[in-house]
Amino acid sequence: MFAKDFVNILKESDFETFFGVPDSLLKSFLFEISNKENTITPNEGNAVAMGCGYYLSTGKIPVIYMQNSGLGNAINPILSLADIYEIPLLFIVGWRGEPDVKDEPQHYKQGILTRKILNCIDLKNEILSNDIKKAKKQLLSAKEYMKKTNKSFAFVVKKNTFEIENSTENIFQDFEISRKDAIEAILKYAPKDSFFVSTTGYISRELYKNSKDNSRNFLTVGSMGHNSSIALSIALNKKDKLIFCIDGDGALLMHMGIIGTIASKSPNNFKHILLNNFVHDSVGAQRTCADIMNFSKIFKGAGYKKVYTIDKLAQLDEVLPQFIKDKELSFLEIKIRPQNGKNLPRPDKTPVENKKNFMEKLNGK
Ligand SMILES: Cc1ncc(C[n+]2csc(CCOP(=O)(O)OP(=O)(O)O)c2C)c(N)n1
Repeated sequence: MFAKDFVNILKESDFETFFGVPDSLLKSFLFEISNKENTITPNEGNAVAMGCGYYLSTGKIPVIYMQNSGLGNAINPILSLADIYEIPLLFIVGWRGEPDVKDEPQHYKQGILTRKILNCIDLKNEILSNDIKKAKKQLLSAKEYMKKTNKSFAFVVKKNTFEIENSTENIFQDFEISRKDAIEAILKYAPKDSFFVSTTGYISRELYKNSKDNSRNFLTVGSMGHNSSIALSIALNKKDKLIFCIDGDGALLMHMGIIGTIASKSPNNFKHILLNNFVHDSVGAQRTCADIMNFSKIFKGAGYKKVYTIDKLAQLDEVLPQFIKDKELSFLEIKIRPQNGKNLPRPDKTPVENKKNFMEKLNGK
């Protein structure tokens, strides 16, 4: 079905307000709601909580959307907020890793468990039909169930449920530096014995593509937002090596509290780099709230010793060598332009092989 038609039937049924974190399977749906009452939250738990606040203040049921990998972030407020206060929420969950559908390794386990997890937390769920008439019926009975019981309901959305439309990705900022330029420059100036922990999505794939030695890279293909925590622990245990954390704005925002922990530990071999394109590029370039934030000030305020922000190609050569030379905890924000990365290669090694090679290199075996 067309996402537009589905959004229309949502509207007819009084579902007009949306909270969530983007997912590539929901791309055309997200495009349709981008000019509606839609809030993209840093993580899926925030979306659940904002949805509860919306219900408290309007009495209306919000729509909460996410990729199934976000269920982990959402479960606490689902169970200890929405459930105990009997606040009904309508969930739209993109089903990555659906059994028998080819997908990436990080989605495999979550895909098998998605409906089991929903059933286990007593969240009634159905697979959303790709036929608009059937979807309408499903929606009406879900609404009736929610009204009657004050419980939540989830629609699980399979790949290609929504027709792929030509949704023009909004090029929000047009900076000189591309993701490739930034990664190439980091690899050029980093000492050859450095290690890299990169974030979920295109950034890891770009690093993978441009690296001569991928055993120096820990490609955090899943667990969005946690690569800086991983890199922090490695930096604390390998003080003689430079550890580069290559973050994205969506990922950083998802679990930003960790920057206080990083600053409190202050490892001077930890090089925190943010490739800020102001959007969730890897899943369709939906805006994060990075455009209103001043990351240099935030990181400085959190306790990082040195902070830099750049947005010009020439600055890569001027600032990167100094940033790398700093003997204190330092942060570098590189403002980059969004860039479709559909053609970027995916790692040819499994996550377990990546771990093995990385550990052997890191631990000198
Ligand atoms: C918990 C969780 N929620 C959502 C996703 C889907 N997802 C994968 S990459 C991505 C966007 C990441 O954005 P950013 O960190 O800014 O990097 P960019 O894609 O812009 O390079 C999202 C939302 C996920 N993998 N995990």
